[in-house]
Amino acid sequence: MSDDYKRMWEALGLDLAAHDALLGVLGKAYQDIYLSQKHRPEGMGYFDFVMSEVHGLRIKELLDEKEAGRKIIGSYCVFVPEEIVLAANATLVGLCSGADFAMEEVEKLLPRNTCALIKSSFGFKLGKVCPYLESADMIVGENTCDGKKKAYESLNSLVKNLYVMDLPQVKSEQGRALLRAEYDRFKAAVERLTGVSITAESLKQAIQSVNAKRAAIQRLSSLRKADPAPISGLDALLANQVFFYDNPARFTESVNKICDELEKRIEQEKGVFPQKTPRILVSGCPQAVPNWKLPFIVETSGAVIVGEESCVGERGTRNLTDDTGKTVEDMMEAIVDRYYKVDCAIFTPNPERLDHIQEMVAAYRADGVIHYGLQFCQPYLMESMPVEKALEEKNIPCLRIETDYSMEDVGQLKTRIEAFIEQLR
Ligand code: BJ8
Repeated sequence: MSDDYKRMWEALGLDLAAHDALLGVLGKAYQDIYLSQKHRPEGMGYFDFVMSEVHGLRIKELLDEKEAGRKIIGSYCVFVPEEIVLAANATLVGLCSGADFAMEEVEKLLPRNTCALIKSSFGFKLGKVCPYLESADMIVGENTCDGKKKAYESLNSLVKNLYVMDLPQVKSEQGRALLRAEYDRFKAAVERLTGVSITAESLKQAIQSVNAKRAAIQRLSSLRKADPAPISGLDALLANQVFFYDNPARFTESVNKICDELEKRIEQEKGVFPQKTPRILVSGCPQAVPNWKLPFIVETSGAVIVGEESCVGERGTRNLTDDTGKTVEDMMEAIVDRYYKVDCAIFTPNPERLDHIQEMVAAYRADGVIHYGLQFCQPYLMESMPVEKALEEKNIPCLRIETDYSMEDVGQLKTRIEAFIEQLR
């Protein structure tokens, strides 16, 4: 690591030794999981570079933006509208939460039986290892599941710039009104932070920029319908993960470039795995960087993942925002309409998600579904049962798994997943 980077991390208040350890683990996992794959599209070289510079060049870019007066806003959830952030000339970054860190310290603040995603966000803070978190001028928490809601009360004492957004739990007239009120409140808070008033023109541009990156991911997803699959689930997941912290325009361009390459592959009937490899849809909790455990097991066990019904996946990207409004008011309504369609399991009831999973199975020609639930995640674990039932009724095989970020259960998961894949053949 260059001395410049070390100085940069030090200035952010990171614990250099702990940070080194985290980067070591991340680099090793990436090497073992990603770089060992065969027949990767050349365009993935961009994402390899992004990952090698995830705490380097990208952080330098963010700090340069800050130096130039731009604010950085960190978020843990796809309900935080990037359109509003960009329109106020600020940058939104996802705070990844995909690895265990400083667990002993975390368990002094959170009960042991808290989901790995929430624990991880605390671990990155307590361990002082996340340059995204430390460079954020505002961190947005959201009242989604009970675990997150209560955890933000404790996080408030660890960070000085936490903003909590309330979210509806029921899709009703009142629920929509709450979302609209909360987006108005968020817009005002972002305008206060940045000193920038959002205009119809800036909001339209921001909507178009976010639509473009979502459309690029949609294009990538659509190409995964081909058999043989032109890209692995691991690589597609990585693109979905990088979506949350890369520069939007550069990300859009890079994903579109990969899509051009995949279209040629499809024409030539080239794939990452042979034709008729069992095809799996993963549905459930988000898989944040560097949580690659499930796709790694699946794709080294004789199947390919062809879609993710997840917030790091289609739940987060499938809807675009109408950009035809003329006024800020029109476009705020369009933003609310767009986000109100997100079918997270925190909603009750949540029948749209069951429909969407079945639509995805048909569209991606999946042979079966693996429902991915993080241990202690009540919303998704509870919903995994109706999901399984709905799929069984349609004769679609479903395997429900419940896991965390540790590697202790890899052997056991592999055995179950291999048996499931055997059943799909
Ligand atoms: S919109 S899925 S990103 S809340 S896994 S912390 S639900 S106990 S992450 Fe999520 Fe927004 Fe919903 Fe998407 Fe709680 Fe479950 Fe943990 Fe979760």
